[in-house]
Formats: sequence, C-alpha cells, structure tokens
Amino acid sequence: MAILDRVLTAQGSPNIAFIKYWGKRDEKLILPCNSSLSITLSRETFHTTTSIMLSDKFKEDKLYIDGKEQDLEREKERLWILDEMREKAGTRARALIVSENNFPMASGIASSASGIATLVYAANGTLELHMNPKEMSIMARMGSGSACRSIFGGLVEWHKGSNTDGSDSFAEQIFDENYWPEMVDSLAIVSQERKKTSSRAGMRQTVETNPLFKSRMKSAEDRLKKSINAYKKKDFGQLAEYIMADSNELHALALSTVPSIRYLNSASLKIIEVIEILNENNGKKIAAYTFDAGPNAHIITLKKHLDEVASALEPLQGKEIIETRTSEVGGGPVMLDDISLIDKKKLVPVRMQAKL
Ligand code: 2P0
Repeated sequence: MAILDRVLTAQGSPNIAFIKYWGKRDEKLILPCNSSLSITLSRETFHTTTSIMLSDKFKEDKLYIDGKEQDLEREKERLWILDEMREKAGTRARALIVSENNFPMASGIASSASGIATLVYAANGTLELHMNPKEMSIMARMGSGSACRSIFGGLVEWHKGSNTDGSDSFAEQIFDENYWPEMVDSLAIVSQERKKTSSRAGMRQTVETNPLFKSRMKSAEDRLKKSINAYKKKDFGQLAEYIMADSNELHALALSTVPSIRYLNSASLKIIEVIEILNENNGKKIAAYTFDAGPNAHIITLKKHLDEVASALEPLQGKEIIETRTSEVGGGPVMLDDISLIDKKKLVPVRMQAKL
C-alpha cells in the first residue's frame, strides 16, 4: 500500500567512474556495452535531497529541481520509471517531487545519477515497494545508467549483463565505504555551464559512428578487473594508472566520434599536465585525474597527498579553477526523517540548500 498525503525525503549522492560506462546495447532499458566501476561520493560533500508526496487529489505529476518546475515531457526518458514503480505498487496516485542538488547540474558532475538514485530510493519508500538494493539498482538503471551505481556506497561495479530483459544488468558493492578510508576525490570545478552534448546523445553518436568503439569494450573489461584487484590490494599507483587510462580512452573516443565531441576544455588539459608533472616529480603516481562528460576534473588521491595536490594546482586557482571540493568515499542513499522540501499547505518547494 502506498503512503498517501505524506512527505518522505531521501538523500543520495553522485558517483565518479574509474572505469566509464559509454555506449548502450539497449536504449530503452539502458543496457550498457561494457561493465563500469565507480566510487560513490560522500553525501556530506555532494548530495541530492528529494522529497516526494503522493496523493489521489493531485491531477498530475509535478517535479521541481533546484526550485524550477521541470517539463515532464522533456524528462520522460528518465522518469518513465516512476510509472513502472507505481504500476508495481498498484496505485495511480500522482506525485509531487521536489529535488535539490548542492552542486551544479549537467557539468560533468553526475547529477542524473544522484537524482535518479535518490528518487528511486524515495519512491521505494513512499510506494512501500520493499525493493532490495539490487532491484532498486535495476530500476535506477532504467532511468539513467550510472544511477544504478549510486544505490550503493563504496566501490561499486555495474555488471553489464547479457540478458535482453536487463535482469542481470545491475550494480553491486565490491568494497564498502570504510574499506579504503584514505581515498578522496578532489573535484576542481572549471566550468558550471551546461554541456553542449548530453551523455545520452554523445554515447549514441559514438556507438553509431566510431570505429574505435569495438576495442573499447574489451579494454574496459580488462581494466575493470585489474582496477578491482588494485583497490583490493590498496595499490594506489596501479589504480591511478587505470583510472587515467580509462578517462583518456573515453575522451579520445568522444573526440574521434562524428561529429567530434569535446567535453574537456583548456583548463582540463592544464590540470592533466599538472597531475602528470606532480606524479613524475614524485617518481610514482600519487594522484589520478578523471573526467566525466564535462570539463571538471576529479582528482583521485589519498588524504596524505592532498596538500601536495593542492600546492600543485595552486597556480590555477581563481583562474582556471573556480572552486575545489574534496569528498571521501560515501555510503548509499538514506531516508531523512526530519527534513521536507515540500510546503504541504501551498504544495510548492521549500528552498533550503546552499549551493557550492
Ligand atoms: C559514467 N558517464 O560511467 C559515464 C562516464 C559520463 C562519462 O554515465 O543515458 O547520465 O542516462 O544512461 O548515466 C553519464 O551518463 O547516461 C555517464 P544515461 P548517464 O559515469
């Protein structure tokens, strides 16, 4: 039985992929061509908070993100999973959903991963579906691929699976968030603009036009296995090599797609150079850069090297780099009992989050 006329609130966080998901074998169910691997970021640093209220009295669904009402027609590729969940729960009650991110959307920080994972988690509660994390990850995957990984904390693998119905394409926690507490992601924000090519369109173009894509599937799978092994041994140098190689492969693929897609900008390239010089001067890899579908640099390092990384990037601060935020490895989504983003009388958002 769904919970009606009451607000439930959940909070989740983005993830950063070490081995990237890029390319689908099924566009509707979102089945990937390769498995991927990520760490979930800490909710303390980056989060999406989502309140949901279901009611028989509502005539239609409404969604507000960061205070702005969204055009649901434009969001239907992601939000069809809400109907799936309602059908499972046997209710037609419409939903008022209010969601807030404490980081800029669509600039290479995984707002759709965080947003969809948090929505699935909140809806699972309000619809009383009692889905387990694996089932939630499958549901989240159908909304936005990388969202399936944000259902879990720690180091997470999204198994590509081979079934046509997607039943074996789900995320799984490999190590929890306490396994390697030294690990951090220092995000250097160099742009807050919306990207020109969405990930969805970008990966479709790559699959359709890029002859290099075939070899990517094998290299990603190999690198994924080796990365899990390096993480298990806490061999940062090895892991850093795989993280940077995979990011470079993704952006080389994007560049060689027709028409060419460029997610990195000149600030991103400068950061790559700084990290390479830093590693060279240390005689070993103490930091790794990785970029999603945007120019912002995620610098993966260990807490003991944070000062060195910060000094190396210092000349770019206030010029190329707008702001840096450092996150530990975080846990999966949670319910928040004492927060509501919905003004229950006016049925509009209550604004409460401070932006980065
Ligand atoms: C990833 N990215 O593994 C890769 C690396 C961006 C670069 O997953 O079409 O928003 O909704 O499944 O998950 C971003 O793509 O795409 C992404 P859809 P999604 O994190």
